[in-house]
Amino acid sequence: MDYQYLVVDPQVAPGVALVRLNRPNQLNALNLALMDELAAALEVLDSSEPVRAIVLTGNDRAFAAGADITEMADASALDMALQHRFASWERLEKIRKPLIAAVSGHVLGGGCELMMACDMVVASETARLGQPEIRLGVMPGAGGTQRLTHAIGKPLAMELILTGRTLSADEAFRAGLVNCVVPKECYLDEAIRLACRIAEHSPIALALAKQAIKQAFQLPLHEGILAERKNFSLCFSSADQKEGMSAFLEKRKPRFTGH
Ligand code: CO8
Repeated sequence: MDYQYLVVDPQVAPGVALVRLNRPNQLNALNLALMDELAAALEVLDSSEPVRAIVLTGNDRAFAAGADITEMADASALDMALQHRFASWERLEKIRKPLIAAVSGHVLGGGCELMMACDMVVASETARLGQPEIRLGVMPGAGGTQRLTHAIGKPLAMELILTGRTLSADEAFRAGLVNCVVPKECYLDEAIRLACRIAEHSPIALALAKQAIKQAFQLPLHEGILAERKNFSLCFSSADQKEGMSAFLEKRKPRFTGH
């Protein structure tokens, strides 16, 4: 498929797809068309059997500097509520394959929310991350108040959202917002390497594990543990479980087929 605002490589490495936000002159500001394309591209990759993990990136200067302010500036509350501007964000929630954000430069507002909607984050040492919406007279609207608070705790989330201060990549790492920080030259390669390590495993077990981890944010502990147990049991209906355990017992490397 051709995209106006994305560049998609369905196989940047074995089992790994790469999606690049490509609106560089606007620092990858997330307009509605870009978000629609992103949801559609991720859905295609999510249903593609050879793809086992997806890396989402921008460019060195910006992962994304937020939702597109020009598109929102004149909107009314009714526009915001009734045009269903969040539909594509909701579609991102349903992606089952592991999603790794590779971020550099500005990671702000909706850009930070998009990063937090991914499952893991590899950051360039140049990344600056935060929710500066308060400076525009608004507040985060695509999950920032919830996901940032879950990730870094209430006091720091309050400080960042209420002052608009941004974090350096190192601060974000210490706060638990990103998995690792690496030099600017290698953040994308590092994210692809991480994706490759994930892609070696059974896609069935990966999807069930991702689903269970996400439920830790939605369910009380006891129900979450029951959901985990159901997914653990489901793994035993896969050929990959038989292969993984046989390979261990036969002292060889498993060959997972996704069945
Ligand atoms: N929206 C639209 N255009 C943008 C955005 C943006 N968020 N960010 C940058 N741009 C544009 C600039 O207008 C400029 O365009 P032009 O060259 O035509 O004037 C171009 O990108 C380059 O930007 P700058 O010249 O400003 O570059 P600087 O290096 O001087 O500054 C900054 C970089 C600091 C990142 C600065 O651009 C900035 O502050 N950007 C806005 C950051 C921000 O406030 N983000 C939050 C936006 S609101 C939001 O994300 C709410 C999310 C809720 C989800 C809603 C779903 C519908």
